[in-house]
Amino acid sequence: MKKLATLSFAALVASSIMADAQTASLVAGKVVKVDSSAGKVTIDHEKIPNLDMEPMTMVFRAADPAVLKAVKAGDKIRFKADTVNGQLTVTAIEKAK
Ligand SMILES: [Cu+2]
Repeated sequence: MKKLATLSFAALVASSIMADAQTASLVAGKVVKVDSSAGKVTIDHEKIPNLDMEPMTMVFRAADPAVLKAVKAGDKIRFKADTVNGQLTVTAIEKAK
């Protein structure tokens, strides 16, 4: 019985993690320009479901400017974007394989 309780707790944790992932899903895009001194990045992005945004090229603020060091203009990326303090912000960024 104890084993069963542990198992359902794990399932609960897993489902809440998945729910979080849906609020800001990974979006495909291409880096157009990185302005690390301003902490901004221009991205040619696909549709962003959580922001209800169609594909376009636009400037985002980086939540953490350090993440911009990992990318450069021309890189294909996958990223997460959200509204932070009223500004469109990249909260995570990774190179697409
Ligand atoms: Cu946009």
